[in-house]
Amino acid sequence: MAGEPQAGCLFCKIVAGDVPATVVRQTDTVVAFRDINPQAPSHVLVIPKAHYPDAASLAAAEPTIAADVLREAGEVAKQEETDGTGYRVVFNTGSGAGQTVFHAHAHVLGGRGLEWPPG
Ligand code: DGP
Repeated sequence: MAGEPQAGCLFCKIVAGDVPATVVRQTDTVVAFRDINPQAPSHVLVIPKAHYPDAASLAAAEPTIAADVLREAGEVAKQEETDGTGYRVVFNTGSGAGQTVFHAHAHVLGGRGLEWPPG
């Protein structure tokens, strides 16, 4: 069923506590944890607890939870103190765009200057 945990999904395992992660924030619907391969001094992933393969499918099925992800991204930036200097929220969608984990997630990057356009 849509939104249910998927066997073999790494981020579902993090939500369940079966794979350890450095959690920085958590709500009823969302978990935020540090990326294992940080691309900036602050690099946090914000994920819905429910399983959807990407941000668009999450937003289509559960717009309130998609909004929770965006709100928590902003709260992470405040907590990490990157909101003053600027930060970036990225949803890689599809393998051609660099998505490697097919459970919706926002990258929240900050703590250094960020180039535009991204590579
Ligand atoms: P993406 O490439 O957009 O699908 O981002 C997936 C991110 O997930 C990538 O930046 C690395 C991160 N990642 C992969 N495996 C783990 C893990 O086991 N723990 C944590 N904390 N992050 C992971």
